[in-house]
Amino acid sequence: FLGSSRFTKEATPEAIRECTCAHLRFSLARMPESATPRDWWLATALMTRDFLIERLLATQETHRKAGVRRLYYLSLEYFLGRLLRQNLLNLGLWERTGEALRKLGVDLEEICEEEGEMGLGNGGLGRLAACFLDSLATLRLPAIGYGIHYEFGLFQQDFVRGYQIERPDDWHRLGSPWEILHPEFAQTVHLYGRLEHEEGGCRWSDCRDVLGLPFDIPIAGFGATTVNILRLWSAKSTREFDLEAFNRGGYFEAVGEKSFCESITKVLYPNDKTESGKELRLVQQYFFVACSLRDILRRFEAEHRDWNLLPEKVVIHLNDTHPAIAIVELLRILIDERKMDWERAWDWTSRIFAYTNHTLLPEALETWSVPLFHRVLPRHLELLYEINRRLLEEVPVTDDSSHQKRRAISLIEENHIKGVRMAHLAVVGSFSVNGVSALHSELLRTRLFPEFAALFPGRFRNVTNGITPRVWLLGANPLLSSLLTEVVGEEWITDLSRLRELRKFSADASFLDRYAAIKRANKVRLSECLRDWCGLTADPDALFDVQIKRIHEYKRQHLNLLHILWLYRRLLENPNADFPPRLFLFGGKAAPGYDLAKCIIKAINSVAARINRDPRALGKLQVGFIPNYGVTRASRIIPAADLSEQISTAGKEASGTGNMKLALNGAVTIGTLDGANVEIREEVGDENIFLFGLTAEQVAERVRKGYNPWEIYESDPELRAILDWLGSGEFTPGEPASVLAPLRHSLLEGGDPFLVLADFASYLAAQRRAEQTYRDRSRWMAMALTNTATVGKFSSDRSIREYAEGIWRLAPVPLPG
Ligand code: 26R
Repeated sequence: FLGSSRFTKEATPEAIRECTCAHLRFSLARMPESATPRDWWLATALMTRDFLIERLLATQETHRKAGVRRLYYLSLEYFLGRLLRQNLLNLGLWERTGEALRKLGVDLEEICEEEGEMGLGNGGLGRLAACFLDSLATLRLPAIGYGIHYEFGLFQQDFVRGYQIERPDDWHRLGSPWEILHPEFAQTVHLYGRLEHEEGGCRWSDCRDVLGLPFDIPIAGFGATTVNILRLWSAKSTREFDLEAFNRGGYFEAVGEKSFCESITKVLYPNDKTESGKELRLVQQYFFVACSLRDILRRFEAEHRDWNLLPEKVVIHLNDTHPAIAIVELLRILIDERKMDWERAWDWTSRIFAYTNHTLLPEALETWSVPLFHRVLPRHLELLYEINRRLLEEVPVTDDSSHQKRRAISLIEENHIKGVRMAHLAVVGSFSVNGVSALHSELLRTRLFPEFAALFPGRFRNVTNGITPRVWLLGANPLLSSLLTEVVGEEWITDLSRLRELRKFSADASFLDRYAAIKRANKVRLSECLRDWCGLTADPDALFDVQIKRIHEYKRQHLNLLHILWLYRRLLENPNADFPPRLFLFGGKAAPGYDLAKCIIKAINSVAARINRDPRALGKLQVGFIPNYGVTRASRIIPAADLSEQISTAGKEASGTGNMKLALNGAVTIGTLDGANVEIREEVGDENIFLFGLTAEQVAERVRKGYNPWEIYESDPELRAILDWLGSGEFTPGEPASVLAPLRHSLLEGGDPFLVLADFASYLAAQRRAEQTYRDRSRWMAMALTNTATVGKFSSDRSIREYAEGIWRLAPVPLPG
C-alpha cells in the first residue's frame, strides 16, 4: 500500500495515513468508525512493516550481489519487547505517524500500549542479543540472527498473597505483524536414530525427522538504511514421516510424532541455571542449530560458486554455550556429507566460530549427560570423542600434573555419570573466546579456563557489553532525549560519546534545574503506572531506589531487603528519624523451580505490605514490587530512577546491563566492584558512584579462609535483630512462621554462600552516604548528569564495533537510497 511513497524520506503524513487506512480496510477488514485501539495498532504496525520490507529487500539484494562476508548470530534468546515505537523511531517515522493518526482521532502513544511484548528471553543475555541486532543494523553490518520461534515466551508473573504465580505467555495467539513466514526455506533435521559405519563414511539412519519453518523479523537500524533479518525457527512434523506411519497403519504413532515435533519449540526454558536431564532442551538447541546451519550453507551456495570460500564468507557467533553444538554439527556436515578429511574440516570449523561466555557460576555452565547425548545425537557424540582425543594429545602424559591438566581441559567430565562440557567444546572449537566485562574476562582466563588460556594464548579477549541508546534513551526517555538533542545535537543517537559535552553543565544551576525537572516528570509518570501495577500511591519527591533484574541469590535482593528492615527499625525506634523519604522498587522474575528466589520475592512483598500500611512509615518509607518486569516495564522505570542497586557479590555478575541503562538515564549507582560496575566507575569517576563491599579477590580470600556468617551475626546486634525479625513470622500474619525462615536459614546455617552478611555493614555505610548526598539536591543532580554524560562507552555500538573489527572482520556495507 505504499504506492509512490516507498522511501521513508518521502512519506508524508497523508501517505502514512492512507497506507494505515488501507491496511485497516484490506488487511483487517475494518472500517475506521468501528476500529478498536488494537485494530489501529495492527494497521499502524502493518503500515510500518511495509516500509521495513522495502528496506529489507534492498538490503538483502545488495548483500547478496556483493557476496559479502556475513555474521550469523546464534542465540536461544532474543528479548525484543514491543516493536512499534522502536521501528518507527529507527525509520524516522515516529513524528509523522503521530501526526497522521491524530488526524484520524487516534493517539499513537495510546495504541502502542496495545502491543504485547516479545519476551523470547530470560534476562540479560536475551536483551543483549536484541541490543546487538539494533547496533548491527545501525552500523550497516551484514548480519543475520538465528533463534527459536517459541510458542510461549518467558512466563507472565503475578503475585498472589505475595507469592509469585506463573502464567503462560501466549504472545503469539493473535498473530504478530512483525513476522514473515517463509515456508520455502523450511529445513528438515534429524534426531535420535542409529549409526552404520561403512566404507567411505558413516550413515546416520532410523532418525526422527522434524521440519523447521522460519519466521523472519525485520530489524531496522537507526536511520533506516540497513534492515537485517532475525530468523526464528518453529518446529513442525514432516509430512513424509506422517505418511509413512499412516501407511503402516500407525495412526497413534503418527499423531504422537506430530505432538513430539511440535513440543520442541513450544516454550522458552525459564531458567538461568542448568537443570540436568532436560532432554527437550538439548533437542531444542540442536533443532535450531541444525536448521540455521543448513540455511547458512544454502545461502552460501546460492551466493558463491567456490566452496573453498566458506571460512572467508561465514562467521558464526555463539551467544553462550547454548548453541555450541553447532561446532560439531558443522564438522559432521563437512565430514559426512561433504566428504572432507578431518584436518581440513576441523580447520574450517575452528576458523568459523567465535564464542561469548556470559557466566562464571558453576550451576549455569552446561553439561549434558553422555547417555542422553548418545541417545539424541549419536554421531555427534562420536565426533566429540574424536575432538577430545585430539585435544588431549596436546597434553602428553608425563607426570601427575599433566594428568590433572588433561582432566581439567577434557570435554568429558568424569563423574559417576559422564558429562559433556559445552563450554570446553565452545572454547576448543572457536577462534575467539570473550567475556563481557574487563573483570569477567580476566576471571575467565585466570579462574574458569586457566589451562585453555595457556594452551591457546591469544584466543581470549574482552568485549564489554553495551546497550542501544535508541531503545534505552531515545525510546524510553523522550523528555531527556529532546533536551540532549537541543544541547549536543542529534548525533548522540549514533555516537553516545557526544554526551560528554554535557559535563560543562554540571555546575550550571539553570541547566541542572531543567535536568531535574525531567527526572521529576518521569517520576510522576512512573507513579501513575505504580498505581495500576501494584496499587501504590507513590510520592514523586521521594528518592526512587531501584533494583530491577532476575531474582537470584548472587544478585542479593535480600541484602537490599535487610537495609530496608534496618531503616524501618530506625523509624520505629525514633519516629522522628531524619532521612529523605524513600521509595524502594523491585522488579524481576524468579525461575519457577528456584525456591529460595521465590522466598525472597515473598519476603519483599511481605515486608512491603507491612511497611506500606504502617502509619509510622507514612511519608518516609515505601516499598513496591512491580510484577511482571520485562522490557516494557523497564522502559518506564529506568528514566525515573534516582539510585541504581548493583549489589551482586563481587566476581559473580559477568557484566550487568541494567547498570548501564540506569546510569545513562541519570540514576546514581550504589554497587560493588563487580562486572561492568568497575568500568562504570572508571568513566563516571569515584565521586559519582557509591561503592561498597569486598572485591572479587577479597571474596575469594574470605572464602578460602573459611567464612563464617555466625561470627557477624553474633557481633552485630542490629543485624541479628533484623535477621531474627525476618525469621519470626511477624511479616506473614495468618501464615506459618516458617514461611520466611528459609531466607534467614540460608544466611546462617546455609553458610551465606553469597556473603550477604559480610558486606552488610559496608552497604549500610554506602547507603548513608547516598542519603546524605541526596539531601543536597544540586549536588545530587550534578552527579546524575555526570552519569548521563560519561557512560557513552556503554553503547552497544561500541561493543559491536569491537566485535566487528577485532573478531568478526566485518565491514559496513553502504546501501543505495
Ligand atoms: C544453561 C541455561 C539454563 C542458562 C544459563 C544461564 C540459560 C540462561 C542463562 C543466563 C545467563 C547466561 C545470563 O543471562 N547471563 C547474563 O548475561 C548478561 C549479558 O552478557 C550479563 O550482563 C549478566 O551479567 C549475565 O548474568
